[in-house]
Amino acid sequence: MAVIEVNIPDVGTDKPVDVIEISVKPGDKVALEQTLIVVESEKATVEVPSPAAGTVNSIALKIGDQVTQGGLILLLDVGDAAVTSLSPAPAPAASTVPPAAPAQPAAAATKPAATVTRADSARAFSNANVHAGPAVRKLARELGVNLGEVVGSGPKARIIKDDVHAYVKKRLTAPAGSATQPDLPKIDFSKWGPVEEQPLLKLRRVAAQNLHRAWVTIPHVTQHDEADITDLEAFRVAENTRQKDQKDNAVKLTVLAFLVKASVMALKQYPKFNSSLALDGEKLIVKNYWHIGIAVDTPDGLVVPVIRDADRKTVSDIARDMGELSKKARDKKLTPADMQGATFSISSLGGIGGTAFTPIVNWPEVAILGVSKSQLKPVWDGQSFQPKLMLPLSLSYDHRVIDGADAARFTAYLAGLLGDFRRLLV
Ligand code: CAO
Repeated sequence: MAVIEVNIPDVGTDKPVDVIEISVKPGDKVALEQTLIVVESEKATVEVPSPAAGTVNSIALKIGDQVTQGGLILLLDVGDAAVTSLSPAPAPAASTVPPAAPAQPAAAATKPAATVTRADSARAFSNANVHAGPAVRKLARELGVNLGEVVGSGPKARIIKDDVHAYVKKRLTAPAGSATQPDLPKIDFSKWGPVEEQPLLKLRRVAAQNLHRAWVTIPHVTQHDEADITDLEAFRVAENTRQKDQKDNAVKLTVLAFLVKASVMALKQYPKFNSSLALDGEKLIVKNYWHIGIAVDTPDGLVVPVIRDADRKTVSDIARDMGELSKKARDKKLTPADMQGATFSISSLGGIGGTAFTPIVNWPEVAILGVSKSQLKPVWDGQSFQPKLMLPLSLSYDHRVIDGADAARFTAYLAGLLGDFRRLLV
C-alpha cells in the first residue's frame, strides 16, 4: 500500500486562495481526475482534480481555509503506486469553461497552471466569481443560468442545486412579457421591529410591472427646462373669473389644459416625439393622431387616461375632458379603452410641489413631459430683473429614438409657446 500527499497545484496566483468546497471525505474512492476540492481566487474558481485513483485517507483542509501552492490537501492511498507527493494540474471550474472548449489534457504532476480559465473567459456571463460548487456550476451551465442572478441559501450564501431549480422555476412562471425581477434575498424585517403586511391592489401591481418594464427596456434621459408662464397665468386667472361671472357651468381652465394644447403643437413640430419604436427596432411608427395621456394620482395608484384628438380640441374642451377623466379615475370608473392609444403623456405634480423630477416614459410612447410647481423668479430682461412666473418642465425620452439635441429643441419650442400663449390660438 502506498500513501501519497496531494498538494495544492499552481492555480495561477501567488496569493492565498480560499477553499470553497471539499468534494470528498475520508474513505471515499476517487478516480483519476475526479475533483477533490475547489479553490477560489480573485479571478477564477479552480477545481483541483485527483492526480491518481485511490482512496482518501485523510483530509488536511477545511472550507474557508486559505491555501497557497504546495500546501497539503489530503493523503491518498494509491495501492502500489511509487510516487509520494503529487500536485495535480488544476482544472477550471466547469462553468468558467466556454462550452466549446476542448478537454484539457490529462494531469501531469507538476504541470503549470496554463490551463486555468480566468473569470473573463469568452462567455455571455461568467459564473466564476460566485459561491457555488462544481455540480451546481455544471447544472447552471446546462440550464443556461447566470449564477450571478441566483441567491444562495446555503452556508455563507452558497448556491445549492435547489436555488438553481427555484430560479429557473421562477423565470418560467413569470407572466409572459413581464420584466423579471432580479432574484433578491427575502428579508425578515420583523427582526428589527414590528411590521404589518399590506396586500397590494391589482392596479398598483399592474402599474408596477409596466413601470418596471419601461424602466428596464428604455434608455431614459430627462431634459429639464423652464417656461415663463407669467402672461399665460394672468390670462388663465382672468379668463376663469370672467367665465365664472358669465356662466354657471363654466369650465375651469387649468395649467395642464394649456400644456396639453402646447404639447400637441410641439409634437406636430417634432413628429418623432409622437412615435413608437417597432419591436424589431428597425422602424419608427410615426402617428398622425394626437392622443395625450394624463397621469392621474388616485388612492389606489397611478392611472393614465387619454385625451383623444387633443389637436382638434380647444383649451376649454381639454380642461372639460380632463376634469371628467380624472373624476372617472378617482371613482374607479375608467374603462380599458379610456386608457389606451396615447401617443405622448404628461405627468403634472405642479399642484403638489417640487422643482423637477424624472418621469418614466409610458411605453410604447417615446417621451413624457413632467411638470413641477411654478415659481416666481427674478429674470434678467437685459436691463433689470423682472419677476416672472417660471414653470419647470422635465421631458424624459427614449434615447434610442430621440437625441439630446432634439429634446432640447422640443422643450425650448414648448417653453416658447407657453411664453407667448397667443401662438396656441393659430
Ligand atoms: N404650478 C403651480 N401651481 C399649479 C400647477 C403648477 N404647475 N399646476 C396646478 N397648480 C395649482 C392650480 O393652480 C390649482 O390651484 P388652485 O386650487 O388654487 O386653483 C391646484 O394646483 C390644483 O390644480 P388643478 O386642479 O389644475 O389640477 P392639476 O391640473 O394640477 O392636476 C391631475 C390634475 C389629475 C393631473 C392631478 O390631480 C394629479 O393626479 N396629479 C398627479 C399626477 C401624478 O401622480 N404624476 C406622477 C406620475 S409619476 O409617478
